[in-house]
Amino acid sequence: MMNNILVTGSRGQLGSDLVVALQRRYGTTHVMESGRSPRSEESKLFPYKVLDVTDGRRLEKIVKRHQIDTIYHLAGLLSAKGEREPDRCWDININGLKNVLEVAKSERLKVFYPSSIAVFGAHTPKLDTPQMTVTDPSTMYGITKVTGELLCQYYAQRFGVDVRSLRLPGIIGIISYNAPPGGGTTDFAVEIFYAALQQRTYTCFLRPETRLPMMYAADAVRAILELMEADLSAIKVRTSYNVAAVSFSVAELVAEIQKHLPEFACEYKPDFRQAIADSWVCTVDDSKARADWGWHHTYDLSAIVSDMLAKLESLKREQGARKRAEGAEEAEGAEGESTTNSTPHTPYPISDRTTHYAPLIPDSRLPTPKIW
Ligand code: AKB
Repeated sequence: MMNNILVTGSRGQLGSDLVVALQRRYGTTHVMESGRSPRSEESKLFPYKVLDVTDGRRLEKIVKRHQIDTIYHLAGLLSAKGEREPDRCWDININGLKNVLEVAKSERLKVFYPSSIAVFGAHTPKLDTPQMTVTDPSTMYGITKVTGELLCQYYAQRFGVDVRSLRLPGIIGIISYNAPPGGGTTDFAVEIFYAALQQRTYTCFLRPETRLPMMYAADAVRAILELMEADLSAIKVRTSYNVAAVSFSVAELVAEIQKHLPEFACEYKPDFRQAIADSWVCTVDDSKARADWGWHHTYDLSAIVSDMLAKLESLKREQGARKRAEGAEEAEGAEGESTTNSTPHTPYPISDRTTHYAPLIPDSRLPTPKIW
């Protein structure tokens, strides 16, 4: 079968990496990105559609016109932003998903839906959280994710839609395409790397002892691809699979970064996101995903930190070299003008089109996964 893929919300942190992986797998021309903003200059070479997922008719038109057979539905508001704008969070997260499932039903599409550890709440066991457990979230984002999971299961059971889902933990990855961490509670775990390298200091909005399940973006992308490529008969959970990789406290992340950058210091100023983090769990039991379709993670905390720092340093070098080359060209062209380089500060760059993670087949030299 020829895959024609639509990725909604493709310019978010996970979307940028997923799109690159999908393009590698299925070919650039088979992967259509979409988002609410017009595409940026640098991405004009790639298929892209402006799409607000709450506009079901436009979604259907795009699906039909481009013979889409699979949707990776990443568009949505995350937890912190969702608390600031609960109505919008409900509208985008629920009505957007409903539109995707409706078109999947009528056009026989396959769908990926990202759920989240945000489905858990005050009465959920905090350690080794089981696949089947209490889901009583206290955030609007969490409420939309529980509802979303149930909607997926309903469309799968009632209409035979092949919709597959993961309860993703916090994702750590390089910021891509000017997509800063997008309003989530786990954003600190991305911001901290940029701050550590740029200013050697970071003010965290969570307390040091806050422990959350997390995953490297490379592992998350591979999880999504493997879930979607698994044999239909292997998929036994139609709400959403627990998937886990690592779990660490903010203080443990800081200590790991300090092994590379001893002068790095972190201050703590908890804000409203602390209550959100406290309502989530610490570690997740993902044995069902491991048993059903062979999920395993590759990156532990030390591998994540080493890889993030190395990738960011190499991006910085690339950007520096690019700037120097541009500067030299400008100097040649500007006869008689002063060529004094007065650039005060080179911020750490946003990644460009290429993915910065390991190939999808895990490198055997990577550390053995840690399982708690
Ligand atoms: C968030 O922090 O809102 C997300 C999530 C855990 O779903 N990263």
